[in-house]
Amino acid sequence: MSRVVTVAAAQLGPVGRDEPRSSVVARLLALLREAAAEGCELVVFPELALTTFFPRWHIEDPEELDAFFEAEMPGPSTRPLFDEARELGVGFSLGYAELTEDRHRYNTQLLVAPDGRFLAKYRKVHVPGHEEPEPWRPFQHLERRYFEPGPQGFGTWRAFGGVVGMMICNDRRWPETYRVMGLLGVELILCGYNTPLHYAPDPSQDVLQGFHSALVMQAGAYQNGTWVVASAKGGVEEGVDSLAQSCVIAPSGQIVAQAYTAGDELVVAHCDLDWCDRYKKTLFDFERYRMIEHYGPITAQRGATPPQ
Ligand code: ING
Repeated sequence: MSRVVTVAAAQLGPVGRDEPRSSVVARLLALLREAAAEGCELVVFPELALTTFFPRWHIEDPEELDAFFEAEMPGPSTRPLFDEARELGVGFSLGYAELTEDRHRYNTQLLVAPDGRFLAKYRKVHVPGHEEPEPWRPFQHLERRYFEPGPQGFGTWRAFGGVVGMMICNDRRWPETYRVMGLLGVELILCGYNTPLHYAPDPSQDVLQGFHSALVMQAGAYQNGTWVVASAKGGVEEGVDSLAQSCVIAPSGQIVAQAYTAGDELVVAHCDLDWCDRYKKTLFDFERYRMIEHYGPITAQRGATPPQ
């Protein structure tokens, strides 16, 4: 009996700065219902799905900044999502800005089971961008000002008939993200992202955003024998054009389903988790082939040390 799980990347189009949580939750519910009608067991929503991507601004007023964060999850505005998902029997993964009781701020992603049970929480490890405002940029990318890196690192959890892991946006660009979860047996990685098409430090990358996003996820999936489900918040959001192209990638590295709009769109795929072993038990049999005696620099140093 093969372990096929029907998963959807629930892509969101732009979320306005002043769009109320209730309006966003209504859009999430519409995608959830569509997913249930298509027989999905799991729906993946984007990074920071409940609000606009607010790190694009320097927000000086602490109360204004707090308003983009969730102090409780579920809270009054998000409980309808949890309630309906449980009624529909659909699990989901949701990205949001987390404010903890002791006032730590994380870029967080949740995993909730089809029966509504809370399964896991992941806090973004690779926080990109800058800490101080940089006025030369057409828009800011102040994630490093607003979020701390997740202290727990990466994890995997038994769920949906397999081993599930999570990563958020910039995490997908780092091979270590996939390999750590690969070493924890991951078979299905859930990812949300907000990726502006314009990369101010090197605009030559702008035209390559879609290529780079697919490149890193296809490579990570193949090199670790895992499925990847990636859900974008795309389109022109508060004047910033952001990559859509949500997709589902097989352990072979093939893109098996992809969004073709930059709006709210469901991307459904039937993921056979047994496909993972075609790679985990052959080419990427870690126990047999990895040469860890030569990998020391990967964790011994942060930056590169070229020869003199
Ligand atoms: N966003 C971006 C990402 O890694 C970025 C950062 C922006 C990278 C533009 C390249 C170009 O996809 C987040 N939220 O990590």
